[in-house]
Amino acid sequence: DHSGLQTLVHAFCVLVMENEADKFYRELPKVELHAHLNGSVSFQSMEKLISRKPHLNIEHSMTAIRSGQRRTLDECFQVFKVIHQLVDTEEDILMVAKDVITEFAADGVKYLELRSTPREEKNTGLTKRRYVETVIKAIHECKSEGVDIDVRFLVAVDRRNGTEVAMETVKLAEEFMLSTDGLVLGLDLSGDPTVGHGRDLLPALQRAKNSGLKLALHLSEVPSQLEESDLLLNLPPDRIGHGTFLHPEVGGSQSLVDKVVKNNIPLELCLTSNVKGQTVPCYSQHHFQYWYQLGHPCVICTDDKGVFCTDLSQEYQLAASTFGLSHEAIWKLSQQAIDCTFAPENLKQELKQRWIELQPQGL
Ligand code: 6MZ
Repeated sequence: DHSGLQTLVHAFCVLVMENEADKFYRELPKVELHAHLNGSVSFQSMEKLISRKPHLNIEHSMTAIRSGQRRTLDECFQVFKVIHQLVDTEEDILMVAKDVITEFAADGVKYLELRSTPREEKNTGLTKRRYVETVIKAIHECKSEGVDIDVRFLVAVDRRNGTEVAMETVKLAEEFMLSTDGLVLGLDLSGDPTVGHGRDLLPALQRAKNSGLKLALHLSEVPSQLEESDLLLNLPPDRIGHGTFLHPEVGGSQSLVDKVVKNNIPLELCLTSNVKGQTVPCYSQHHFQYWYQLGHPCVICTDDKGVFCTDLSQEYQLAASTFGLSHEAIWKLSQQAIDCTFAPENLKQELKQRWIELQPQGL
C-alpha cells in the first residue's frame, strides 16, 4: 500500500526532525513573525527556571508537548498557566527573553517580531510597564552582545481579560512605541479563542490602529468565530495569526476569503502548533495549502517553539516535505516574508540585501 508507506515515511521524518532540520533549512535566512515569548522558552531555559523554583514541583512534561503527542487547545492553555508560574519575576523575563532571542538567532532567524502579554505579578512586584521594559532591555542587551538578529516587539492583548484591560494595554503599547523609537511596533490579539468576543475589543484595536500600531490578530483559530472574524477583518488587521477556519472548505466563507485577499493581509501559519493543538487533523490538511496555491502571502512561523518542541528551520522543512516544495520555492517563501514584516522600509531593504548575500549558489 503506497499511501500507507508514504504516511509511515512521513511520520518517521517528522520524528527524526524533532532533533534537527537539514543544513539547507538551518542555513536559510529566516523571518519569524509569530512567536509568543512564554511559549518559546526552550528545554534548557525551562531547566534553569525549574531549578530556581523547586517548590512549585513542575516537571518538563507539564511545559512541553513532545513528538507524537497532542493536546486539545484547551490543554495548551493550561500549559501556558504553568509556564507563567515559572516566569514571574523581572529576572526570569530578562533571562527567557535573551535566551529565546539567542536561540532564534542560532537557528538562522535574521529578523524576529516577538510578542508577549504584559503581566502584573502581585507576589513579586512585577508590573506591566516593568514587564515591557524588561523585554526591551533583553532586546538591547542581545544587540550590544552582538547577537546577529534584528528584534522588534509586539505587545499582546489576552482576549480573556476583556475591554478595559485591552484598552490599558493599547495605551501602554502606544507609549512604548513612542519611547523606544519603533522597537515596539504593533499589537497582537491572542489568548484562548473560545473565551471572550472580539466585538468587546474593537474600540481598543481601533484606537491602536489609529495611533499607528500595526495589528497582528489571531483570527478563526477555532471554527466558531466566523462572525468575530468578519467584524475584525473590517479594521482591517495588518496580519492574521492562523486563520485556520476562514476558508469555505473548512466551514468558513468565500466572503471572508475575499476580504483577506482584497486587503492582501498576510497569514502567519504554524504547522506543528496547529497539528499538536489539534485544530488541524494532520500536516497534509493544513490550510497552508489553500492559501499558498492562491498565491496569497503566507509566512511560516513557530507560534510556541518551546511548548510545541520545534524551531523555524523544522517548520520550513515540514512545509517542504508535506507540500512538495523545492528549495527554490522555500527560498522565495522566506524572502517574501520580509515584505510581511512591520519593519520600516529601510530595514526591509537591508534585510533583502542580506538575503541576496546569503543566497546559496545555484538557487
Ligand atoms: C492563542 C496563544 C497561542 O504572551 O505570556 N498564545 N494564543 N492561540 C495560541 N495557539 C496555540 N499560543 C500562545 O505567551 C503565552 C501566551 O501567548 C498566547 C496566550 O495568551 C498565552 O498565554 P506570553 O509571552
